Formats: sequence, C-alpha cells, structure tokens
Amino acid sequence: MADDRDLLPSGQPVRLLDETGSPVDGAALPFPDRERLLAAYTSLVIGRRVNDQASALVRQGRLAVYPSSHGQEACQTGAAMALAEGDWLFPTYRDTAAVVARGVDPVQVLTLLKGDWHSGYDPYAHRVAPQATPLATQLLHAVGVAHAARLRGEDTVVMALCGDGATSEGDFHEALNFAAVFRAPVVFFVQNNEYAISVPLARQTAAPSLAHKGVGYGVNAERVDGNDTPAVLAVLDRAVAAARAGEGPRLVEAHTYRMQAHTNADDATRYRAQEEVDPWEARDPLLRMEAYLTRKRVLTKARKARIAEDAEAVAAAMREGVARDTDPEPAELFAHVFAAPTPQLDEQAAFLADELSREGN
Ligand SMILES: Cc1ncc(C[n+]2csc(CCOP(=O)(O)OP(=O)(O)O)c2C)c(N)n1
Ligand SMILES: [Mg+2]
Repeated sequence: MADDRDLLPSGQPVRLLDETGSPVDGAALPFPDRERLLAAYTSLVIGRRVNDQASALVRQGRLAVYPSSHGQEACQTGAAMALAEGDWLFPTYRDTAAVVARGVDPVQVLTLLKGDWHSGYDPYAHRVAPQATPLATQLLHAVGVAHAARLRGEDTVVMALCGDGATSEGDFHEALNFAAVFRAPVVFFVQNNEYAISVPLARQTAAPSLAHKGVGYGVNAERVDGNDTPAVLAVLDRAVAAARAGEGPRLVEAHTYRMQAHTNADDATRYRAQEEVDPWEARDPLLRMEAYLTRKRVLTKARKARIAEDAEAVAAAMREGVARDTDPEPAELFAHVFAAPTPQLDEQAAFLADELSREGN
C-alpha cells in the first residue's frame, strides 16, 4: 500500500512564473525549453481568439451557445501539448480550445453548437473524444480506453478533463477508483475555475483541495497554478510520463478562474461581485507568458505580430465556416444510434418521415 505522504498534494500549487511573468525562486520543476514555450504561447493566443470569436458568433445568432474558457487557456494548451500523437484527450463542453490545440478544425468543433445532429469531428482522426456535456461521464470512458490500451500492450496515455463541480459526481470517484486499482494510464486534469455555474467552490467541497480527493483512492495528486503556462506544462508533462511508465493514474488540479459567465445563457453578475473577478485580470495567463517571453527576448515584436495574424486567420475561417449553411438530412438522425435499429427507433423514423412529407402541404 502506498505511503500517504507520497500521495498528498503539495500545500501550495506548483508555480514557475509569478503574476508579473518573472520566474519564482526555488521552483519545484525545471522550465520547459524555449521552443515548447513559444509553441505554447502561440496556442494561448489562438485559444483566446477562438474563445472570443465563438462568443461573438453566439451574439450574432450563428451558434446556439458557447461555454468559453477565456482565462483558462494555459490549462487548455497544457492539456493538448502534454500528449503524444497516439494518446487520447477526453474533453468537456468547456474545452474547445484544448480540442483546437490538439489539431481539430475549430469549425468542425463548433458544429454541434451550431445545431447539427452529429458532433462535427471524427474522434479517431486526432484521438479526441466528443466533448462531453453530462458531467464526469467522460472520465469513465477515458479510464476504459486507457485500461484497454494497457491490456493490448500499447503505451497510450489518456488525458481526462473535468471541472471542479464534476468532482462531486459519482462517476469521478468511480473513475479514480477503477483507474488506481487497475493502474490505468490516465491523467485526470481538473480545471478548478472556482464555479459550477452559480455554485462557488466553498459550496462544492469541504476538502482542503480537490487534489486531496486522490489520496482516498491511492492516486498521486498535484496542484498547479492554472494560469502559469510553464508550470502547467511541466506538471502535466511529469504526470503523463509517470502514467506512461506504468505508475498508474495521476490527478492534477489546476487553480484558475472562469472569467466570463458559465455560458451566454447565464448572468454571472447575479451571484458574484466584479471585485472578485478584477484581481484575476492581472493573473491572465496570456499576459504573464508574454511578459516572460518578451523579457527573455524569445518573443520579438515581429514574431508577436505574426502569431496575432495567424490567430486572426483562424478567426476569419471560423466566421466563414460557421456562417456556411449546411443542409442536414433529418433521417440521418437515426442512422448511427445502434448497429441494428430498435422497433422504437424505426417507429420514430417513420413518424418523422411522415411529418416531413406533409410539410408545406
Ligand atoms: C450529470 C449532470 N448534471 C448536471 C449538469 C448541468 N450542468 C452543466 S455544467 C454544470 C456545472 C459544472 O461545473 P464544473 O464541473 O465546475 O465545470 P465548468 O462549467 O466550471 O467548466 C452543471 C451542473 C450536467 N451537465 N450533467
Ligand atoms: Mg468549474
């Protein structure tokens, strides 16, 4: 049985950069190299642009809804960058920027939110599961994929994302327990953004931290400053390496903040004061990285302008792609539910076909 001292998370989240973008003294982990940091910065800029463009597309009536990860881009970038090509990512509805960072076309990712019958992208093409809306269900799927890979002798690692609220779901606990007992190569990455819609963290748990939830299952857990990109990368790299080496699952809690409302359908001013939000502006992951890389002379003016241009091109392609009307075939709704359709589905399909045949008559 593991010694609980090996499992307990650190008292303070791991941090490599302070809020001004200066390296902290006595950091627990080495900095990722400069190429990796530049790639991460590019991904942060694109992630922010994707978030803000998608929110604008909602206001224009092009998307039904968008749960933005504005302010959480360091976590989104880290989750994607810590994985190798053959690994799997299991995202939630809030993790569009992570899915994009993994290489999926943003227009495909937004297909579901535009109102189509399918979730837009082929999960196998980039090894990204569909974005899960039911809380924590994806964690069990992630454990299943990791366990299967291990039984087959593959060295796949699975990154399973969830929020602070989702750690209260039974599925979270079952996933951790199974993964620990069977040493499934999973990294459970919790983005603690302080809110589950209107429920603040203090109403969600009495635990000292969400990472502490790992101890009861024998899962080694860590805490990281979720707005510190180098720290997120370093902690997730280490967790992925441990999972790949057969050491069993890891739990990582990132401390971050949901800067905007839960979705466009929510009014956050009804349950939290602006004075609470303001200090987090200064902890913006993008500004912190920019200050560090500029001071290090890794990020020149020209390079910064080029990255901003690339992000604008991504946003323009989103506007064009999302505005393009599709013509979904309603009958396809029934096509991929079961290998052999049930009598109920056949009946519903016939009902729909009959309704459609009357349309306009
Ligand atoms: C099983 C289940 N119960 C309730 C909901 C409704 N719901 C949607 S998002 C949400 C809050 C989740 O908060 P958190 O896990 O912290 O993720 P965040 O939205 O902050 O990223 C709730 C309760 C749901 N989607 N699924
Ligand atoms: Mg949350």
